[in-house]
Amino acid sequence: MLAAGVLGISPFLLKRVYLAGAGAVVSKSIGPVPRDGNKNPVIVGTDCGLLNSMGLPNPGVDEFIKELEKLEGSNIPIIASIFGSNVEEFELVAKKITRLSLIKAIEINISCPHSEISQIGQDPNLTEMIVKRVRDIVNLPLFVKLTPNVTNVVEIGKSAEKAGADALTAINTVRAMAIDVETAYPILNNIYGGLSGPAIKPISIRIVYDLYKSVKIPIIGVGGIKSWEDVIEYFYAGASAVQIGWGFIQYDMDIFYKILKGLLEFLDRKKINNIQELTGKTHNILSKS
Ligand code: RRO
Repeated sequence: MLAAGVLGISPFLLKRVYLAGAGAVVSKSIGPVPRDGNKNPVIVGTDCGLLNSMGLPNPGVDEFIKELEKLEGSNIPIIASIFGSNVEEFELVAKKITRLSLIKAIEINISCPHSEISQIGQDPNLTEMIVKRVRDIVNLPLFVKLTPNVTNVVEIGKSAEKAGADALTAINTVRAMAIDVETAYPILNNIYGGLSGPAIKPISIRIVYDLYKSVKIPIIGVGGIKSWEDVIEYFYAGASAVQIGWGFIQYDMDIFYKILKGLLEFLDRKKINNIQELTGKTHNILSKS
């Protein structure tokens, strides 16, 4: 899947990504009303990935629906990433968005590392309450995107599962910062941002691995994927699917086909019929040794 946030909400760009080989595309996180996001600079490259502090820019749920209606009738599986600043806003956005037949799943964003919503994803009780309330009004598959910026991510994952989540997306970006050498000012106007890319892949692999031991629902791995080998690693750790965000920005649309091709060659070479056979393989090996 294309990860949330990468391509905004342009219906035709989302369609291009799907045609380029993504199994599904996740939208930019959508809230109840239009929001400009943070002041520039909101993005900075680092030696080991991208630091962003976009600040949840989005056109609001009503405009999002109008845009996406342009794709109604096509068969593109779109997953709507949603957020709100309180439970009523989450409910409102979820209610409106699920009226679109194009939306095949909802991903709840409680984990943006430089906004207030991260407070939800850092608290097991708030996580459980929000997920339960959205669960009550959403019949579609419900994913919950987790933050790595906590001491015990498994506790948060278990709260989401208890509240009725169908899958966990691990992970959102890692809270981080960069400083300009000449001026000593933080580079991002917001001071803090979220790091994505190669630096966070081993963190995400560890989190997927730990979650797999403690939850029964599927895990969607995300963070730093650029090759088919990265995808296999996520599956071995316990993922049942993956999302690509940074890799898509860093390379181009080809990344989906290149990864699919590499995966198919690997599965053929290993005589594996279904990639799901690889989910949690490292756990199986360790339990036997
Ligand atoms: O918009 C953002 O600044 C943003 C979001 Br909503 C998120 O979930 N993760 C991130 O790194 N940036």
